Amino acid sequence: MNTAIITGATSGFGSACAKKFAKTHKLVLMGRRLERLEELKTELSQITKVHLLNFDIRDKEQIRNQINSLPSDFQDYNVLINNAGLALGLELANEAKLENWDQMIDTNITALVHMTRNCLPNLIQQESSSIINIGSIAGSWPYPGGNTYGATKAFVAQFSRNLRADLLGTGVRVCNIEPGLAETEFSMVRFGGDNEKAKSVYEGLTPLYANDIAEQCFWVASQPPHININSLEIMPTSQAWGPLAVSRS
Ligand code: NDP
Ligand code: 8X3
Repeated sequence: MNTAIITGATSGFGSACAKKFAKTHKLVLMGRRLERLEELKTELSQITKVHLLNFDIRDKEQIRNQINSLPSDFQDYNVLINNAGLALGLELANEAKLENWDQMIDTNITALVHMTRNCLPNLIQQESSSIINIGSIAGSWPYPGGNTYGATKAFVAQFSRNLRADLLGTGVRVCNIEPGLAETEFSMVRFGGDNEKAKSVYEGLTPLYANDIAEQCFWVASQPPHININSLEIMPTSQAWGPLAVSRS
């Protein structure tokens, strides 16, 4: 039984991935909310072995120390799901808070590349392994207020493609999964805990759910070793593009 490392496992896609991969993998689960991690461990330990990493993923030294000193049972990891991430605010660029931009860049970009770089030597040693990055449709399709969030996900898309170029000839596969509107704690975080605002995002439509994305992650990782799914863009049926905006005088 190999091991999957999942960042952002305390809610949403990450938690659903943990439950899905528990059937076939040992798990290294990462997040800041220890209580949530411990609950997951209690639940999933009935099925598989679970190791918890409880720290803020923006802490580069912790990433290096913790990934390089995993218990021997968990060192055979062949799946890395870079999922931890967030959007903060929906203000236009001229009104947005710079500290929100910093936090999104530090979490969605810097932490993701540090996780990847620290895991790569071990991933390369496996016969076949998968890096699954959680990007977003916001990395391809701009919208008002998406500014830095969308740009961080555009980085994830190009980093994923460049990783593939570098890793050609190794058994490491890379996929960027780009979900659209999905009901998780994402909007609660984006709107600073404003439940009404968060709920209204999903009102009157059927969004994607966390399990939908976990199924896709599992499918990508379960492909035969000679198949690399480069990217997957997934929207709920109730979401599509609008017309381009124009400003009239
Ligand atoms: P959730 O808010 O439900 O989950 C986010 C996860 O990221 C949590 O487990 C959280 O853990 C973790 N996280 C955030 N910041 C940190 C940090 N500094 N250190 C460690 N962990 C952190 O949202 P989703 O499940 O929706 O989001 C998962 C990913 O999917 C994100 O990258 C998001 O951008 C992306 N995405 C989401 C979409 C959506 O509509 N929901 C659509 C497209 C992409 P904790 O707070 O415990 O640390
Ligand atoms: C989350 C999807 O459209 O809210 O990445 O930016 S969106």
